[in-house]
Amino acid sequence: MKPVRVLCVGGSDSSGGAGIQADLKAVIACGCYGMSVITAVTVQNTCGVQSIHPVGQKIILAQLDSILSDIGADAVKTGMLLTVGAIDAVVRKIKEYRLEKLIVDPVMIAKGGHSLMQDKAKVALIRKLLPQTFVVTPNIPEAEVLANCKIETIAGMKKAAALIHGFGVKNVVIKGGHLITAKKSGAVDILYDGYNYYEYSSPWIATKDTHGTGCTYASSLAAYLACGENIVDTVAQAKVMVTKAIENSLRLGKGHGPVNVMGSILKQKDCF
Ligand code: PXL
Repeated sequence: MKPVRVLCVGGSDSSGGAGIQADLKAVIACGCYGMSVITAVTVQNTCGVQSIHPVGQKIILAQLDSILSDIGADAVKTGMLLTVGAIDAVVRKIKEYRLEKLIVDPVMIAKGGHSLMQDKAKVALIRKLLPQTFVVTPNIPEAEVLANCKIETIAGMKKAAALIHGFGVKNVVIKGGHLITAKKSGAVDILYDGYNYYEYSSPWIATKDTHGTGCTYASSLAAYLACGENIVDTVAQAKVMVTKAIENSLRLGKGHGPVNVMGSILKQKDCF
């Protein structure tokens, strides 16, 4: 069988919970082959980010060229893109290698409040990256920045999705876990493909160990899309994957523990 190849572009999280480490775990859990281009090294644990060390644009470009000229990719997923240089590098190579399945998780702020994207990079993301993007997956705070509006309801999410769609991205998924109503009514995510709105609901899981939720979601989505499935089904499958990962999250460290995407798979083996 031909391996399905997913390239993850983002930052390293030394705690193993989010970033590239979460991406590769999710890609493997979905049955695909994962590769990584590192854009920054973060020094972090479950309590937060202590420091960030960006990788220069030349090294990002070299990693992209090395992988794409040899192995290739059925889908590319981006996470932490701290600088305009990192965004420009992705835009250039996406065009050069004619990669159509680009999944952009517009990571902006870590749980502890540390900024993972410079302000100038937010403008570059909107102007240059989103027009090349197949699906963008903001959470509510990120969607508020992109759409430049406050979001308090599912109707508000839909309005923001239409605004973000206007930047030229083909599909917009807004994750509703941050909505005030989510604790009571469950986490509702919406997909807008430019024609229709779709809603995906999951029960609220009360845990503080949710580190890596966004990375796991977007990487699962990338893996299922790489397998050739359609966007409406892949969002449902990715939501199931991330919900199970939260259900199986690990109580590690003194802060927010990681979600555990392999939990439901390895349970049979008594690993967790
Ligand atoms: O979850 C967003 C995220 C992405 N990438 C890196 C991170 C985080 C959150 O902490 O550290 C490297």
